[in-house]
Amino acid sequence: MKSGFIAIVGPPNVGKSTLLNRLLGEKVAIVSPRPQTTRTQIKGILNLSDAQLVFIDTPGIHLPHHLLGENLVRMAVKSLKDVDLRLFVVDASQRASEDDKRVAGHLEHSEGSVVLVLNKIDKFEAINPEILESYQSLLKFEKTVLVSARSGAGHEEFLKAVIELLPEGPQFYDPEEFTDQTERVLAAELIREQVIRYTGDELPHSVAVKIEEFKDRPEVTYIRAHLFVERDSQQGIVVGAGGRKIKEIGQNARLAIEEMTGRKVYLDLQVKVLKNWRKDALTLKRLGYAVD
Ligand SMILES: Nc1nc2c(ncn2[C@@H]2O[C@H](COP(=O)(O)OP(=O)(O)OP(=O)(O)O)[C@@H](O)[C@H]2O)c(=O)[nH]1
Ligand SMILES: [Mg+2]
Repeated sequence: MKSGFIAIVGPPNVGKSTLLNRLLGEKVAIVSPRPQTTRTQIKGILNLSDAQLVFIDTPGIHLPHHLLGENLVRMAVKSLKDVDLRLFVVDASQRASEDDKRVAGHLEHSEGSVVLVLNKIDKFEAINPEILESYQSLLKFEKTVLVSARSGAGHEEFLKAVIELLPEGPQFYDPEEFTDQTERVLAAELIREQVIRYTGDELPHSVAVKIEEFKDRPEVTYIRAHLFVERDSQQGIVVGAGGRKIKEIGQNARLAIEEMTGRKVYLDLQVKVLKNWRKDALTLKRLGYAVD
């Protein structure tokens, strides 16, 4: 039996979370076209007949502009320690960016093998050799694999490469388990995913979701959640004219949560102002966005 812990790192928006979901065939991490979607470490366990792969999805490594961003980067960097293998995921449709260099810098300062995962290959016919070189020159990689997290292309070869690099070891998790994310946490994330979808470019980063009540009743699961924004003006943006936006966010989130739990859900959302929460260390800790 091969087994091990595998960190998935890279800049924001390259498809790390999409890749994790695709590998597991389960949605354990939310995904969006905007950067800095993932805010915590998310474990996804792939149980195969001869291997147990424990993937750790991480926030995108970038140049942070506030305390939340700093915490996100710290969380990603922390995941590089104590793993058996690191996957450096990049967007193969464009050449290496400043953020990619940043990621390479962190990988260089931690130990162990690194696999370069060139993602989004569905976007082109053949990889541009200059783009490939821009990534391969960043670091010494054990292997390079090409995948599309969206279509699933290249996944067999990818998994083979990963398993080959893992040590022999025990199953660390019950083979029935596929994530460390509780239903409560997943529900909050599915709500946040809809908020990102329905709000503008800057706002997504300003919203945090906290589940206040999560009760399984015989007929329905009752969930009450707070959507925290940073300023009064943002409250109106999330609520929308006549409450239309929050209604759409709520309806879509409810459907997503029902799909996840397989039960009927009653979802009650309230938008609250939590002044400058992104800059407040204690609040970040309370929201689960801090490194111990
Ligand atoms: N065309 C294409 N798009 C992809 C692929 N993988 C991910 N995407 C898209 O890229 C965007 C970012 O995906 P995420 O999975 O949220 O990226 P991430 O790396 O987890 O981003 P952060 O959590 O912000 O660090 C989304 O719009 C995805 O649909 C892929 O293989 N092909
Ligand atoms: Mg992500």
